[in-house]
Amino acid sequence: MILEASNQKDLETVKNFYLGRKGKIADIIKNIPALPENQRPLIGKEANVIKQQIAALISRKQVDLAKNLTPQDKIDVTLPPNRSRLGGLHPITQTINEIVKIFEHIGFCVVEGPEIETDYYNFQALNIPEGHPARDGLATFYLKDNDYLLRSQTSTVQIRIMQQVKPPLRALSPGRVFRPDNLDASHSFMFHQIEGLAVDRTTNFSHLKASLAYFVEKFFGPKTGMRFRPHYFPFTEPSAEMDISCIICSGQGCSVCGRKGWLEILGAGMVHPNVFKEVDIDPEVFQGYAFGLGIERIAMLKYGIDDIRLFANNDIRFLEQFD
Ligand code: 2U9
Repeated sequence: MILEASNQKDLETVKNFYLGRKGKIADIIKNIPALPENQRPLIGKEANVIKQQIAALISRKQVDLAKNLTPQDKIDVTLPPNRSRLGGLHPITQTINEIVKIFEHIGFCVVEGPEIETDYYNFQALNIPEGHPARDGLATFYLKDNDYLLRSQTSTVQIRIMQQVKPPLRALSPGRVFRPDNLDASHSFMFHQIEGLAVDRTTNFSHLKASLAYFVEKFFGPKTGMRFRPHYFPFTEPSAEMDISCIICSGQGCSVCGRKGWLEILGAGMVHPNVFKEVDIDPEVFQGYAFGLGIERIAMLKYGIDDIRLFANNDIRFLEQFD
C-alpha cells in the first residue's frame, strides 16, 4: 500500500491507516494489556519495530514522491523558452526575390500572368507560327482539346503587358514554366524563369549589355567575367547567349564548368520586329531588348546544388539550410 501510493495525499491516508491514533499499530498497542502476561513484552517490542519500519518506508516514499513532481511543478520559469520554428522562404523564392531587387534598381517592374495559356501567347505572338522549326525543340504540355497549354516560357506575360501598356516600359516576369522533359539531375518538367523586357525609342544592344553587366556584378560579385555568344531565338534578332566566368574555379576550368571556365546563364537579344507588330508597336519607332534565365540553374550555381529535383522534394533537411 505504501509503495503503491501515487501522491502525497494517498500516502497520508496510508500513514494514518497504520500509524494514526486509531491506526493498526495503535490498535495492537491498545490490546497489549489483554494479552497473557508472558507475551506482552514481545508483542510490545515487535509493534515498535514494525512501527519504525513503516515510518521509515513512508518517509522514503515521501522523498520519492517529492522527486516525481507533476509537470507544472517541474517547470523552471528561469529557463529560456524553446524557440518556435518559423520556417523560411524556399531557395527558389529567395533567388527570385534577389534577382527582382537588382532589376528594380534599374527601373524594372514585376508583372505576372497565367500559367495556363493559349497557343497564341506561347508561340504565335512570339514569332513562332505553326510549322516553325523552333516548335520541334519546344515540346509543350497541351491541355484537353489542345485549346490550352501550360506555358513553356514567361514571355507570354510580356506579350500581355505590351497589349495593355504603351512603351516606354521595363517589365520583369518571374514564374513557373512547364516542359515535358524527362526528370534527371538537371531537367524537370516544371521550373522557374525570369524574363526581362525593356522597350523605348532608343533602346539598343549596349543597354542590354550594361543592364546584364549590372545584374552579374550584383548577383555573382564584381570580379565575375561575362561574354556573349551569337545564338538564335525566334523572338529576338540579333540573339545571344551569355556566359559568366565560372564562379567555382574563377575561369580556371573545373567539373562544374566542364573544364571550359565559362557557365551559360541566360539568353537574350533585341525584340524581333514581328513580335512588336503583333502587339501594335511600330518597330520603326520602338526597339527593345529581352532576356530570359532559368532560376533553378542560377540557384544551383550560386548555392552549389547538384540536383534540380531537390527543389521540389520538400525535404526539410534540404530546405532548412536556406532559413
Ligand atoms: C518578348 C520578346 C522576347 C526573352 C528571351 C531567352 C532569350 C532565353 C531561356 C533561358 C533559359 C529560357 O529558362 S530558359 O530555358 N530564355 O534564352 N528569353 S530572349 O525574349 C523575349 C521575351 C519577351 C516580348
